[in-house]
Amino acid sequence: MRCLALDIGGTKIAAALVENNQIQQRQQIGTPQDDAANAMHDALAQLVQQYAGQFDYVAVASTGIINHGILTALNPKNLGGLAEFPLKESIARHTNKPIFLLNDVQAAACAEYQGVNAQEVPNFAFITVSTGVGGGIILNGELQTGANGVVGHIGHTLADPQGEICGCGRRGCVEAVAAGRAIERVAQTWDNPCSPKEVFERFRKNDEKATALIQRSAQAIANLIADLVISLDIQQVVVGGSVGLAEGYLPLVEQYLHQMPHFYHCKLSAAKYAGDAGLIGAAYWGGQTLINA
Ligand code: ADP
Ligand code: BMX
Ligand code: ZN
Repeated sequence: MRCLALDIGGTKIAAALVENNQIQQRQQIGTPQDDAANAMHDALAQLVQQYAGQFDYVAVASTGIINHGILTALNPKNLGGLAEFPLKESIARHTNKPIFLLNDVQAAACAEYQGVNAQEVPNFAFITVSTGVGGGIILNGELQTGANGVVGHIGHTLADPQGEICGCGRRGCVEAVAAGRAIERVAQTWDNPCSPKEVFERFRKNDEKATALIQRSAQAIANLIADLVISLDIQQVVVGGSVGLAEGYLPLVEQYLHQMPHFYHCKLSAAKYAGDAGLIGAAYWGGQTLINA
């Protein structure tokens, strides 16, 4: 079965044909930031039409809470101000094929859990540090989505009671401290402002400000991992997203985690599918749902 997979993030939308975890005809566009609803309808129309006749089903990994075909942003600032979007209906305008929707990080967790032995590691989490911070949680070998699709929104647990107000409205969320947008916001106030990518370049050259900023992010993610281990008995965590995968980031997270007592430790690694985890996971999960229907 051939899948048209879409991965809608706060910064980019990726599309590809996926069959047996193999990706073909991958492309990527920027996520609309202005007039976001109309621009999103247009972007989806164009993408689906470009692959017309080449797929058996559509699977979407999308940022936001995904429930009953609707995308609800917990943090609308991550999505050009878009708070709610009829994702399934928008795609169904352009295809009669089955459509499956999942949160982007829940999808990535499905991709990365495929190679894991469920007997040895029943409890697993994927954490993305990207535009926002998100999670996908697998317990007893099964992806958890919850009654309303909310499970895994761990970017909105508390990192710092005195921290910034998060785009979700709560003060001091992990996302407001650690995400790409949080790094960007601070780096834009510097005398020589720069992008998160360049913050990392400066961090690798031991620039003091850049190092402090990346350390603050990595520390928040290490604490988040410790909270998952101790609250859910998570045994393995895989990290993805452009910030999570940036050179030097994961070793720092690991260093902070290992400064904690051993109860909080777990196996930690980078996403093997890297920036394709969402696409591959959505295709896999949609395919499984189709087979079991
Ligand atoms: P999305 O959130 O759309 O899934 P990404 O995983 O690429 O997309 O995350 C986007 C965030 O990562 C942005 O805040 C961007 O500034 C930052 N970013 C992009 N490339 C890099 C890089 N090479 N190093 C560090 N940060 C990056
Ligand atoms: C936010 C939230 C999550 C998402 C996470 C990572 C919105 C729009 N998104 O916490 O649903 O999984 O960001 O998303 O509220 P990404 O765009 O950074 O990949
Ligand atoms: Zn929040």
